[in-house]
Amino acid sequence: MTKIKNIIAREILDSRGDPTIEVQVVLADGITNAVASVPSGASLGSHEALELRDGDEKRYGGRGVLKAVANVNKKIAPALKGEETTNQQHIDQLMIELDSTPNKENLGANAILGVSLACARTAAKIKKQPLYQYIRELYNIKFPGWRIPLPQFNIINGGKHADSNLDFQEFMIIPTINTSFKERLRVGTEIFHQLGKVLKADGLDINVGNEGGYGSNMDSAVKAVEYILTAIKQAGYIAGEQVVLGMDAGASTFYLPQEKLYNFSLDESFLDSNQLIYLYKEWFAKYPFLLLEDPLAEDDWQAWIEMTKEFSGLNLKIHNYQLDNKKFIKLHEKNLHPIIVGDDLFTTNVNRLNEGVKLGAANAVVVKPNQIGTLTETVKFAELAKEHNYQLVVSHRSGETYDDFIADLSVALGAEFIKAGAPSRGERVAKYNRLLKIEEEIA
Ligand code: 2PG
Ligand code: MG
Repeated sequence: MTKIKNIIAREILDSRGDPTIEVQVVLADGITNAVASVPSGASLGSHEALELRDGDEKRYGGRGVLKAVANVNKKIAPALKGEETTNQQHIDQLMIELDSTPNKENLGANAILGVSLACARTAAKIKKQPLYQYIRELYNIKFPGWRIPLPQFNIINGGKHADSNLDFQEFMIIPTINTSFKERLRVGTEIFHQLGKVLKADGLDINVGNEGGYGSNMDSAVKAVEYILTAIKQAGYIAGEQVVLGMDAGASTFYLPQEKLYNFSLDESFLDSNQLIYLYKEWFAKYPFLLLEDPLAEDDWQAWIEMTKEFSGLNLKIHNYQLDNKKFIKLHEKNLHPIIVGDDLFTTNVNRLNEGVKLGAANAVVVKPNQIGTLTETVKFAELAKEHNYQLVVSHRSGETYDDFIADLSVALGAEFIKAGAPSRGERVAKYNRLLKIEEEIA
């Protein structure tokens, strides 16, 4: 009765109004079933597994996913029929073999991931376990107790995520107060709302971008940081003590590989990697930053190595920004140095990460299931990262659905961080709201 009877895929819409795939797995009892849907990025890393789109200009400007849907219904479903839904590793392996390409270009990573996640959800139902607990036990993931990751709220959207002039992609706040996720969510949300008032008072528009953060035009990136610091203060919190800053530069989106230069259109300047690293260093000396994601381009390995080395010698404490949070420091002892996160650099791919480990590039990783295409490979990547003392940031994509799978995944992995956008817009808060429920359960 716990075997797979049918797998049905359909084309639905994501938060940008682009088509994406939803998959439903139905078991032999004819009753037990679960659905999962797949997100989609805008600032895609070039080493990500392939997201299969139709390319038929007559439908959705070529962005339809009917080919991926057909691959699930006509190829994957017959191959998996009769398999035990709890046999996740085997199911994922079967799909990898059926596809038979390194980047899943035959079936599409979106098609494969939809099935992979829906199988896990169905299996958790069979086991009568919450999804986070099921995943942790399935892969025997080891860490003490349970914890809810620290949220990174992306409250100013730039780069490819908003029609603003900011070159950097995401300006984030991370509440570190030593209470609960519920309180951190409140603090982050209050600051988000206060930021809206601060921007409006300065004559800026407060329409939101793809990830729910404000997409206003700014005079400079530094101005964005300063608006955020003002909002933190006006909301009644102390930056550097109760709330720290993070940024996803999304540097691959403004890198010119031929020239080896980073192109800042806002201030009409070109920086080489040394100059850019110097700029980040100044920011860390001046502002309460805890982490930078993709500060450099995805194949600029040499610059990553240099930056990681240099930043591992920087102590956040010397900038007078004490992380006034005993539990936080205990949980994140390594966080006393800047956290340098690889997203496009690693693309949730163990080969890229092995290279990074060998070279000493970055000290944290973004974990995005759709960059690689199966749950099993995602968990393997996260476990490899942990083994080498890289911290984990489980992440949404800029094109999302109401699916809250990554909330459970972040808890199952024992991740240090989760980023799911601003605390605004349904597809973003779905993840944070799910974490509220998990926190009640694990208390
Ligand atoms: C990122 C992600 C999510 P996208 O770069 O980290 O914030 O953006 O999904 O557009 O790649
Ligand atoms: Mg990123």
